[in-house]
Amino acid sequence: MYTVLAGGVGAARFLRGLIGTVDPAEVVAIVNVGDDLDRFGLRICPDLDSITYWLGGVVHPDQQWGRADERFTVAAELARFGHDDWFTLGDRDLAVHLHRSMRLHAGAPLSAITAEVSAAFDVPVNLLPATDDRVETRITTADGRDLHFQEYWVRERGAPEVTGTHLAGAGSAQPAPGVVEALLDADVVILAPSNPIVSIDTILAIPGIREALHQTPAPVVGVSPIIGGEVVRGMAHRLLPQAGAEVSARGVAAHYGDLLDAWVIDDRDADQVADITATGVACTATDTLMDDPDVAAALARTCLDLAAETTR
Ligand code: FO1
Repeated sequence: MYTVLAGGVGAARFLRGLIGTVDPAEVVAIVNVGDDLDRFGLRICPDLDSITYWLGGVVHPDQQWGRADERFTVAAELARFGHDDWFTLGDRDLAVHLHRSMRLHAGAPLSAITAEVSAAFDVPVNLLPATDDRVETRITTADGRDLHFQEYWVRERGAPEVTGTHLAGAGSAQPAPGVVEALLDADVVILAPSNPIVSIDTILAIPGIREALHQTPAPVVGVSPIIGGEVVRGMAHRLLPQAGAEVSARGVAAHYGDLLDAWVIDDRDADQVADITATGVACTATDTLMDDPDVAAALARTCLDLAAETTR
């Protein structure tokens, strides 16, 4: 079993590569739910949905989240009533949120609903939300505000200076059914090239998950989200420094610390391989820019090969 800790787009691209090189039925993705929010009374799960749409072959090709061939009839009609439209929901996307929300109101856990949505889109891997409980990534800003992650990132376009992040609700949350088992029974655990602070750390913040990663006999291999000293997309370059981490392949490896047995970095950062290896983490450099599914598959293969050479 290949168990992947996953955020949104970066993880989706990596998973598409992984299923190009191993049996998809052997892949479990444990997905961040800290970005989730309620809009118009509906539960939106951006990372679960981005992965679903990517692996279901229906993702919007330019945005890389949301649906291809989308329409915005409902959003336009909601604007008629003066509803704030900073978080845009397309008509096709809305059907998923309606289904999810109806099922949540009927008492179904998010993990069960995620399985239903995955099946409806023929997603070939097992997607698990990190938790069925409600958790929320909160961003504190230099001007003294405490924002939901999506208020910071979408409504305010990532402009405010960030002084801290935390996962509200994490203390009382439990891993979703199957999450701890997927870590303990894995042959390899992979940290996808997702945002270390607001995607991977938010999964690790659920009590029991970090412990299972320490306990698992499987090698833990991560993929650096940094390429040539920069993030490919998103805001990790703004969030890493406030967490005390350098914005570099080496810096993210140090941030994950003793969780990692192996670390795959981009060719453009290959001068850091020796530094990382010196910390006791096996390291190799390859092409990690996953524009092409073949590159993503080769990257996944490199991760598995490095993990096979690595002892815990
Ligand atoms: N990102 C935006 O920049 N603007 C939006 O209006 C927006 C709507 C949206 C709706 C559903 C969904 O699943 C994702 C959506 N996103 C939007 C993307 C999302 O906010 C972020 O890319 C992720 O949460 C970051 O991982």
